[in-house]
Parts: sequence; structure tokens; C-alpha cells
Amino acid sequence: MTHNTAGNTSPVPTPRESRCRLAINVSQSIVPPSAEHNLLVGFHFGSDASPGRPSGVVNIGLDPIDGGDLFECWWFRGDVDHDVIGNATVAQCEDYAVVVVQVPDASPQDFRTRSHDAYQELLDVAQQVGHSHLVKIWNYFPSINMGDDDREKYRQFSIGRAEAFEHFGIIDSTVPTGTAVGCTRDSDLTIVALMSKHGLLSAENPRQISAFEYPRQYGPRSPKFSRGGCVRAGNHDLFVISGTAAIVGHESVHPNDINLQTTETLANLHHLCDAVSKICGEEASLGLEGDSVLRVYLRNPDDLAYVTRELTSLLGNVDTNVVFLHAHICRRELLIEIDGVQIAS
Ligand code: 3EB
Repeated sequence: MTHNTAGNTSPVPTPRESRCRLAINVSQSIVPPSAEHNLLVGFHFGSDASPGRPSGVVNIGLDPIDGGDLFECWWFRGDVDHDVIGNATVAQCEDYAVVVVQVPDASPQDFRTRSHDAYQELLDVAQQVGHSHLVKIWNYFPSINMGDDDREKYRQFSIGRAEAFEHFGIIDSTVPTGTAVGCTRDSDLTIVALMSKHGLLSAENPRQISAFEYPRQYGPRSPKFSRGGCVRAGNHDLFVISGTAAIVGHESVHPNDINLQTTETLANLHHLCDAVSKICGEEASLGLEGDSVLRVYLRNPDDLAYVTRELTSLLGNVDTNVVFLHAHICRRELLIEIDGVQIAS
């Protein structure tokens, strides 16, 4: 609530949150910012034991490094409809839709087909919702580094995804932003797609080769995602950042060194934020120091203290908007990856 100070008769300015129809919060339980907000999607981090979760909540098979349960909830001030279509759940509101496909995990030999079929279903359902633009796709599945060379699950996943994108005519210059991270325990292949009726203005990081142009050494088909972007939704802008790691050009740098990988990842994020700000026009600008919501994926739980210190000194505090998750990164030598979103009005 905003209160007028005594004696001041000027109108109460509209609080930012109430102009913005989209809100995201991170909490140990599912708490709407106001009675007018409805859940669009809730990412549940923690063990998948609790039955009877509300519509829209998806467990992605990752645990907070500190233990316990956390929910990153996306809220819309306005109606949200929830449906189930086959293996997919769909949430729709005026500006966005979220489509979730969860299917059982599969062995590395079967993972190309499993990923391809899951993407076919996702994109098929996506065509039926009233939001034609893919904004971001989060991908989570176990044992991402299992299998050698091109037999590795991540590379097989990348083939299946590329084939499905091809089938639906999604060309490299229009791919959504992405995240692909490995679960550290048994769980489903979970794919969460954020869509909008508003287009995605996408940006690449000048320090990195576009992932869809990675050379052959990283697999037969390149990973289909753009590095970052912005959705101008009328009363707010939504900035999205893909999973970002210590990759310069196309190469992993500082293999197995968490200190230097953290520095490099943050440098990549800064350059990416600048690139996204540029394509979004002058009024809007993205900076990590604003009220971003970040997911920090760490291969080694022991690195939590170091990375928390680094992020705290950059952001001021990490208590309400940063989730630290135990996860496997898609290249074996990488120890950290960060993705995030930010809403600006
Ligand atoms: C990278 O930059 C790190 O395959 O969808 C980041 C974000 C990464 C998305 C994906 C992979 C993906 O290549 C890995």
C-alpha cells in the first residue's frame, strides 16, 4: 500500500506493480502478490512428493542447494485459464501462454526420439493457443552428460529439438531463448514453453557465437536457442536471458575453475544485458542490478558459498530473487550457468 504523507494532497502515484500485469515472486510457498493475481506458471524446486499441487505448478526435478522447497511463481493480474491436452498442460492469459510437456526420461540411445516426440507435442499444442510467438523454452532432464561424444544425451536432445523445430518451420533467426540443464536425480523430461501474442525481440551476445551456429564439434545439430530478448507487452516489458555460462566464442573457458567461470559468466551476462537493452529501444533497459529473478545452476554444491558472495557483492542481496539449484551443466567442464528474467514497466 502506498500512503500519502500527512498534509500532502497530491494524488498517490500508481505503484509500479499495479500497472504491470505480470509479476514474479520466489518464495517457500505459493503466495499471490494480490487477490487480483492468478497463477500462470509456478516452477517448483524441491522434491516432487507433494500431491494435489495447484494447476500451473510444475516440478522440474531440481533441488535448491540449501534444501527445502522453493517456488518461482509467475502471476498475471487478470484471468488465467488452465487446460490439459494429452501430455501437455496449458495456461493462457491475455498476454501470455505457458505450455508444459512432461514425459518419462529415456536412455541416451532413445533420447533423440523422446526429445523429438516431446517437442512435436509441445509445438503442436503451441499452435493451438492464441499466442503465436515462442519467447523462452526451459528444458530439464536427468543425466544430461551420459553417453560419450555424439551419443551424449544433451547432443541427442539437441538433434531431436532441431528436427522438431525444422518440422514446424522454426528457422534459426526466430528461435526462442532457452535453458537446458541436467537434473541430479531421477525425473521426467520437462519442457516449459513461454509464449506471447507479442513478438520476441531477440539479441545475441557479441562475445559469443550464436548457439545455433556452433561448429560441428559440439554435436551433429546445433542447440536451437537465442541468447536473450525482450517482449514489449504494452504495460510492461519482459526481459529474458537464456542459460549463460563461461563460454567465449564457442569455447568453454577456465574448465573446472569455479572462480574464473563465475567471473566469465557474469561478464557474459553484462554484455548480453547491454545487447538486449539496445534492441529494446531507449525507454527500457535491462541490468542485473535491477529487480531480476535469477536461477543459478551449480554442478558442485560446495561452490554455493563462493558464488553467493560474488552475486551478493554484485546485486546487493540475493535473498528474494535468486535461486541456487544443484544441477548438471550441458558441457562436462562447466560448473555454473545462470538464467533470468526481469519485468520493467
Ligand atoms: C551454452 O551457452 C550453454 O540447449 O537450450 C544454455 C542455454 C545452454 C540453452 C539449450 C544450452 C541451452 O551453450 C548451454
